[in-house]
Amino acid sequence: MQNRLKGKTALITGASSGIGEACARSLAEAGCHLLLTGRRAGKLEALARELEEKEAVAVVCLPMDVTDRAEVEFGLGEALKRHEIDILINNAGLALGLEPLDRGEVEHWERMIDTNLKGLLYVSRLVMAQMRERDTGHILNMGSIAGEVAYPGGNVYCATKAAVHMLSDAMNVDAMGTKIRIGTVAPGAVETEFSDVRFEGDRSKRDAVYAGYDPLTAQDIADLALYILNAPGHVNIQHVRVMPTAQRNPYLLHREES
Ligand code: NDP
Ligand code: 8X3
Repeated sequence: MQNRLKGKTALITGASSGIGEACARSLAEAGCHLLLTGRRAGKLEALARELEEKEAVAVVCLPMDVTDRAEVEFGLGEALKRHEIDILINNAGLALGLEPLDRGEVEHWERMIDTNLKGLLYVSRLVMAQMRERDTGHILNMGSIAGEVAYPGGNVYCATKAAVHMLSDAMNVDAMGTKIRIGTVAPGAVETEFSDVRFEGDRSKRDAVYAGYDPLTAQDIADLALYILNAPGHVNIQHVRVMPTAQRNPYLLHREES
């Protein structure tokens, strides 16, 4: 397959682990220069140095909390003066808790809404403005099957991901008449730090999520992201749903007895 990514510049939010980190590795391998964000500066720096050495691409770390609008506007605003972004992967996100709504923690709700939705908005506003000026660019938003089918205790997380799907559609409408492309990937179960975060380090709850079947890996999603981003300029892959073969929807997950 032709490599249309070499020499492009990609900004990835949430590149310090999981899907974002795998996307960073794959895009660097394809010859993309990178801007990496996340709150854990040490992890970003280690990844940046590794990829610069291994893949001979330029990697800039922009440690930031996407929920902090001032931090995003200042940090990313300054970076955009020096870098033209061809690709934005809006990946930073999290789920917290799995309680019915009436027993949910408001602090959890606020963090999910602030990260998954408002953080994506703060970043996209700045980057899309630059893309519009250049009349080029590709934005890939990380949605979820949780944004398509509600599951018990998913409530606010599901709502944020449904909002991401609708925002992607709305961004496509707003990009009408430009060469900017916007897509969403909606994965099912991917084994990353996602469940460690959701269950706040409870190992047995985390392990139970991935027991008895082969979940998707972060690399599976990075492979898909690369396919979407590498498509020719007239091809805008707007929405892709992907699940492990064992999972047919959030409820129907076939687990083998161990
Ligand atoms: P991880 O927990 O491994 O990665 C999440 C990433 O988001 C980390 O790099 C984290 O960095 C970053 N992040 C979280 N909060 C913030 C914040 N406030 N500011 C900046 N960065 C932040 O999980 P995944 O890789 O699985 O998740 C990536 C995306 O994929 C999320 O949007 C998630 O909802 C989505 N997804 C995941 C699925 C799964 O089953 N794993 C399935 C469907 C969708 P740091 O902690 O350093 O800030
Ligand atoms: C993550 C997938 O089904 O655990 O978005 O919510 S799920």
